[in-house]
Amino acid sequence: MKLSKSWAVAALSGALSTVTYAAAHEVKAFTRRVVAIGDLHSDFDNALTALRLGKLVDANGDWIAGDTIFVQTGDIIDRWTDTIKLFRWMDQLRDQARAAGGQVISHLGNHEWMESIGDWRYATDEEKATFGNDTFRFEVLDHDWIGQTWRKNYSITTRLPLHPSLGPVDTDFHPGWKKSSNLTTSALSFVHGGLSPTYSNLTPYPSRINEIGASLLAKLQARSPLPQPFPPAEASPGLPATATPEEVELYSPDGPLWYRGWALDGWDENGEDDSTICPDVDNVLAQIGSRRMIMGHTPLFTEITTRCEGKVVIIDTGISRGVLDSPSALEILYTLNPTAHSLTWEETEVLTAFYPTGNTTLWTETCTVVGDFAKWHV
Ligand SMILES: *[C@@H]1O[C@H](CO)[C@@H](O)[C@H](O)[C@H]1NC(C)=O
Ligand SMILES: *[C@@H]1O[C@H](CO)[C@@H](O)[C@H](O)[C@H]1NC(C)=O
Ligand SMILES: *[C@@H]1O[C@H](CO)[C@@H](O)[C@H](O)[C@H]1NC(C)=O
Ligand SMILES: CC(=O)N[C@H]1CO[C@H](CO)[C@@H](O)[C@@H]1O
Repeated sequence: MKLSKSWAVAALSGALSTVTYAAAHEVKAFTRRVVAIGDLHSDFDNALTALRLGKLVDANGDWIAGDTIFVQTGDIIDRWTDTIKLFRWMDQLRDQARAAGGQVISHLGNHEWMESIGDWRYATDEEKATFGNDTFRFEVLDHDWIGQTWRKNYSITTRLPLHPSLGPVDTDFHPGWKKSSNLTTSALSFVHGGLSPTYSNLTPYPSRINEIGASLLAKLQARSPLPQPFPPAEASPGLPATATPEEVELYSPDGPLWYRGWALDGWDENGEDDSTICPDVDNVLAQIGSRRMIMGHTPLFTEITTRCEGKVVIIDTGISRGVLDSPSALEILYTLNPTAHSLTWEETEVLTAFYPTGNTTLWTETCTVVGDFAKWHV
């Protein structure tokens, strides 16, 4: 007898009414934990507090988070004193996380770029003194160890697929791709400032932006001799004369390092009016194959702020004592749970903010997805 598919499914769910399909077939759930932390601005103690809030490290600053992915969205430098200590710590955590099955993802903020260019307005005298002298500081930031780790271990933006069927971190999204499964856009986007709808080089995402960043950083690091930093020079040396129009746009006010539209636009005298920004947010998300954009750069409040139904998350709470002295961490907990039906899954994402005073659930999203995902859950 030939059974129709729907009849077979109905028969199967009937037969397994007391035991779930998942239990009977040992189908496993998939879980991924991501912790994102915004601008650290040279304050080691408050950075340690933030990473401890995210349960990433112990009191000594050593990785305790197993396979968690830790994302820092840039601006580690400027406004306080502990630049050297923080960049060394990030490299140490990168190794410790990798050994434990986790990952550290680092980004360059507009302040790393300012320092690299020679715009030193926001460096404190105490911080400069930790390098010994300014000539040496510029060498370290430009082509010595900090400049080198920026070039190797830091990028401008990250696309982080939440499920392994979507490929590893930074798998490009091509808007032309046929939607291959319910999970196609189950990915997060991270950047320091924001991805503006008017920015010319969003796609392919994220490789295009990161290529432009890498080529601009290489040009800065190839300068010889280095220009005089500002101050004491009277103005910033600016970008190298050889910078291409794409590189100039990357560092422009609407580029990914400086854009503040997702934080500052769409407020009126009565407070928030998301409706004016959400269509543009949807437009950008569709191009970059992501479900939400997470960014630092604009310390709006001392709390992490979500807008447009969790599609925009602003995580800069002014962590450093040089800003608002307000540590925080964002946790994104992703699960794909089997249901009673073989190819049907429940996908859940919970966004929680952690502060020294406690935690808040910012956003929870659950949906039913269909597909053969069990093979990825080993
Ligand atoms: C600056 O510091 C470096 C590293 O400590 C040292 O080698 C160099 O001699 C110093 N230069 C000056 C002008 O003090
Ligand atoms: C990149 O990070 C690793 C730690 O994972 C560090 O050992 C290495 O020195 C960094 N690369 C450069 C070029 O600084
Ligand atoms: C948030 O805080 C409450 C109350 O302290 C606690 O029960 C809960 O487990 C915390 N949530 C997370 C995700 O840690
Ligand atoms: C959340 C989501 O995209 N759900 C879709 C999964 O696929 C089924 C079948 O193609 C659609 O009906 C759902 O809308």
